[in-house]
Amino acid sequence: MKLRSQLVVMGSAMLILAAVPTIARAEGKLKATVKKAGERPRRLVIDMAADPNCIKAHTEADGKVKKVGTENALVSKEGEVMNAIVYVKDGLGDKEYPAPSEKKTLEQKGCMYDPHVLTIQVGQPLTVINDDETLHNIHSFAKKQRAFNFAQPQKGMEKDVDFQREEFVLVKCDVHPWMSAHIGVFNHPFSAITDKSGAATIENLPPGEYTIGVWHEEFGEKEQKVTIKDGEEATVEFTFE
Ligand SMILES: [Cu+2]
Repeated sequence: MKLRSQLVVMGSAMLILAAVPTIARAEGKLKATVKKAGERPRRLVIDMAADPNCIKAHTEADGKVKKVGTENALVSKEGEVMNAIVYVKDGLGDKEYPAPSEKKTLEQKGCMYDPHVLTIQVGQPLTVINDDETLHNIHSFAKKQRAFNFAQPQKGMEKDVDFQREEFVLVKCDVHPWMSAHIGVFNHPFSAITDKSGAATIENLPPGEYTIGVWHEEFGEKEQKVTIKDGEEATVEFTFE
């Protein structure tokens, strides 16, 4: 009699243990909002007079030249910051995340970089494309890794590059001084870029305690601790002063 009841207890204990991992592994998500306090930065018109081909790229059928604005400090009337990089700065432990084979792209289009800000994983290929009828020279100002510096004199040219270490890398064109892009390189997939309402979402984040970082080319960096619970959505708000 006694032996039988012990066996029953053991049996139910094993069932519980087997069920725990599936519950605990439900991934969560992080919704971030990035704001700027104080005066709204002004957006300036870029002077492309140095290269008639660039002006031509923005000339419409009726001969009017479309104005192109600077992209370094895009803030809405409500203070929402676009093009800030939100990312997991700490808390992932030693887990390794292999580079995706999916290529990201950086286009030179109308003598501007598109996108202006992007994130990529270490080892993930980035295709640099020239969509313009003019010469561009793409130059990375990397400090923690191999920099690249090459010309793309013709429309349609493409070249793949990659990054070896985590860093925020500035990219510039040596021909057109107004051209700049920023690339956030991470050794994990947990990063996102804020849209025009200052919002960014990091998906598929395993439950845990994290330090979340935000980086913006003009406003600097900030961080905050966040707990992601099983299958739940956490929110975080950053305000640059
Ligand atoms: Cu250029």
